[in-house]
Amino acid sequence: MVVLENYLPAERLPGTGGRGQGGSVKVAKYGRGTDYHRALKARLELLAAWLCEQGATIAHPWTDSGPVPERELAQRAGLGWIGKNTMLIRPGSGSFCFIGTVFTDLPLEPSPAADLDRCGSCTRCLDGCPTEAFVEPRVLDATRCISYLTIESGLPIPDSLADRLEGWAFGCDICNDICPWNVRFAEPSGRPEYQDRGAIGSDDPDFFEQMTPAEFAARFGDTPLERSGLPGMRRNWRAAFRSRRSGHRWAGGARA
Ligand code: B12
Ligand code: SF4
Ligand code: SF4
Repeated sequence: MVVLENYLPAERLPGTGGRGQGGSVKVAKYGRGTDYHRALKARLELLAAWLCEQGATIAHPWTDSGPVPERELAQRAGLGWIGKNTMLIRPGSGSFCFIGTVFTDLPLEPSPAADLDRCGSCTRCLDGCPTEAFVEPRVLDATRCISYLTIESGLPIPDSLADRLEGWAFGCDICNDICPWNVRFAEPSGRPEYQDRGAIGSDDPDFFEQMTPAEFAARFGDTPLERSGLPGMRRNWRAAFRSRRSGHRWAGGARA
């Protein structure tokens, strides 16, 4: 079983200044509330328990935590198509959604795969990426993606890319914000876990420098920022501020 869960925080919609929080350093939308690995996993466990009540002997939930090709499975389950920005896009609601799966042995009627590609001739995401991370449509060089550089990589951000962060300090939403399917259809999530907690209430360049590990754990221990950790967020925060001062604005193509 494959499910999508909307995570768009209510306070700002794409296309209405949604490319970050005003003039401040930016944290990706999915990073501003509770870690979805906890929130969505808890709901998937309820679904798994229900499948067991229906007779399943196997019902194992996954979300972003195992060797599961989640976008491919979502496409095969008929939930949408994989856009040129490599995101699963659901017609009529966009791509600000997480993907969850439950692997089960309960015999279920398969839903038809989504045989669609509604990107057409659009190239907004490819043109809009400030680090030119797309090698071609649907092919991402992850090592150039701001999301990788600020979340997954434990290394310093290479100088050649650091001045292109455009203020992003954790993840990046540009290729989602810019997508017409989000601009037109994305609605805020009703889930309280994904709303902006306001834990980063400050546009202070020393915000993380001054923080102790205990304070970081108390504020961000159950949020996605925990993955970068305090040293990672210090690195990101400094780089994001520097990139704002560099004034880099990608001129490679059309932008929202
Ligand atoms: C690695 C990873 C990243 C990397 C690389 C992303 C990439 N585009 O490759 C980085 C760190 C850059 C990243 C960034 C982000 N990510 Co990420 N990421 C993942 C992760 C953990 C694994 C993806 C992967 O490489 N899988 C292995 C490949 C082989 O499988 P695949 O994903 O299905 O894709 C391939 C197959 O479909 C294959 N294929 C085609 N035909 C067939 C046939 C068969 C039989 C098979 C098996 C495969 C196959 O072609 C596809 C392309 O190569 C997934 C979670 C997951 N487990 O899927 C989240 C996931 C893709 N990320 C997600 C999100 C939200 C993001 C960000 C938006 C976060 C942010 N705001 O910063 C950004 C977006 C950047 C972007 N444009 O991609 C969501 C996407 C939700 C959606 N609606 O699509 C996921 C699904 C997590 C989740 N559970 O919700 N991410
Ligand atoms: S998330 Fe940002 S850096 Fe990564 S591919 Fe999309 S626009 Fe480029
Ligand atoms: S911005 Fe355009 S090309 Fe990119 S995923 Fe959205 S519709 Fe497809």
